[in-house]
Amino acid sequence: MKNLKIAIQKSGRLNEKSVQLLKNCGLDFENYKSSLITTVNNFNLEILFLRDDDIPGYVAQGIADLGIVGENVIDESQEKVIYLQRLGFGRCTLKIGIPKDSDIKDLQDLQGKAIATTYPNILQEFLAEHNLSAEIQQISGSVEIAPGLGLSDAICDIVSTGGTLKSNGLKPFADVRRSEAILIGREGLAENPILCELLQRVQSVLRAKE
Ligand code: PRT
Ligand code: ZN
Repeated sequence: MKNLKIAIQKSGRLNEKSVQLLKNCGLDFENYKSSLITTVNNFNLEILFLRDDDIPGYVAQGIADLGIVGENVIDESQEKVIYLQRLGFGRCTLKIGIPKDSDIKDLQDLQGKAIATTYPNILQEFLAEHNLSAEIQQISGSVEIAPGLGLSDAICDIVSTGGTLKSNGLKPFADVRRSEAILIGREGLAENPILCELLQRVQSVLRAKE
């Protein structure tokens, strides 16, 4: 049977738990840090190590069959993929943050304001849902320093402990969406026996954790 390919994050917050999940499923593989692909010795699976942002696109195009990635990244990519299983790790919330002394008091106050983010698509959707228009400043990182530099009135970024907001003189203002790591698949994979076996193993690992 043809091997399936699963894409996981190469390094970063989801890498270790993704690798651990696959190992807990009984999969035997070398976790080479330097190679981009590894073959599982005892299962019909190859593992691709990628930047998380590339995972939804690879899966949507069928270059990978499966992927493990944050919901925030899936949503922002706007790629069409199937949610197979919520994985319970990588939990965080995409939030709007504002300066501690901001005069922004309720959502309507965001009207016409400048908001810096690496998530322009999700933010645009959120604003539209609330009939707001704001100036979205798309930047590629270190979003939390934007208000202090005078680049924006607010930010929209991932928050987990809130420590980064706080240390940049910001406070959480509104929740945009929650996120956790998800096992995704390409379309047309539903009856695949390798996937069925893998999914059963993943689900029993998750049940054992409850
Ligand atoms: O290199 P690559 O592109 O693969 O990785 P990356 O740098 O884009 O992502 P990475 O590894 O930082 O995060 C991967 C995924 O983990 C994210 O897409 C989220 O789904 C999830 N996740 C969970 C988080 C966080 N928690 C998190 N705290 N992603 C980012 N953060 C950052 C956030 O951007 C902010 O700068 O941590 C900071 C805030 O953390 P606190 O604890 O100070 O609030
Ligand atoms: Zn990324």
